[in-house]
Amino acid sequence: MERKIVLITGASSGIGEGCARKFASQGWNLILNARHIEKLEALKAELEQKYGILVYVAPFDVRDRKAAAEVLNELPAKWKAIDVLVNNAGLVIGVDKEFEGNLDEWDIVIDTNIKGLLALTRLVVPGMVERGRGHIINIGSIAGEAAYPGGSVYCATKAAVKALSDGLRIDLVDTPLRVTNVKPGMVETNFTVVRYRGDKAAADDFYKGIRALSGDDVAETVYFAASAPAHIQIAEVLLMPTYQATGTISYKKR
Ligand code: 8X3
Repeated sequence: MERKIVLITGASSGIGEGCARKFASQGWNLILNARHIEKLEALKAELEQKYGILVYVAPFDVRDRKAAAEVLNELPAKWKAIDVLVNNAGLVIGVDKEFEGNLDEWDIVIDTNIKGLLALTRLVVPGMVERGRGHIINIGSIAGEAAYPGGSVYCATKAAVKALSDGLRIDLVDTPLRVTNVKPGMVETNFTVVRYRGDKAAADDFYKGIRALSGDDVAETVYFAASAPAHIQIAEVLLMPTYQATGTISYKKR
C-alpha cells in the first residue's frame, strides 16, 4: 500500500506529538522533527510497532536552516514526496511587558515561530509544487487574533503566521496545493511551562478551573483539514475550550 507522508516539526511533545499519533493511527508514514533525538526515537519505536507505519527521524532546530536543508536534502528517495507539512514548532518564553522583556529570548521566539516556519516552507513546498500535490498546515494561535497583556511578541509571531499562511495560499492559488492555519486557544502542554520559564506550578495554576484542549484535540482538527476532499481547502480554524471566548476572556471555576 502506498502510504502518504507527513512531516511534522516540533513533534516531540504537545500538539506536534498529538499530530504524530493521529496521522500514524490513520496509516501515514511520518517524518518527525524536533531538536532532541531521544523522544523522537521513542515515538518512532512506539508508533511503528503499534500501527505498522514507518517513521523517519529528522533531528534539527528549525532555527538552523542549514541543518534543516542538510537533513531534508538527504532524505532517501522514498521519503522525498512529502504530502503534508505541519509547521508546528513554536514557543514563547516569558510573560514580560514589551518594554521590559529579554531581547535574546525574543530572538529565539521570533526565529522559531516565524523564520523557522518560513525556512521549512521554503525547503518543502517547491517539491510539492513540482509534484502537483501537497498541503501546508501551519499551527497559528488565538494569540494571532489580538495582542494580550504580557504576550505582545508571541502574539506578533502568530499574527505573522496568519500573514504567511494567507500569503502562501495566494501564491499557490493556481496549484492544487492547500494551506491551512490552525489557531488553538488554551492547550495544556509543556508550552506553558516554557512560557513560565520552567515554573510548573505557575503553568498548572494557569489551567486551574478550566478544561483546556489537549495536543490530541488539536491534532483532530489538523487531521480533519489534511483529510478533507481535494477540492476543499480549510483555510483557517479557530478552536478553543468551551469556557474560553477570546485570547483574554475565559471562565475558570475556582
Ligand atoms: C497559545 C494559546 O491562549 O496562550 O498559542 O494564546 S494562548
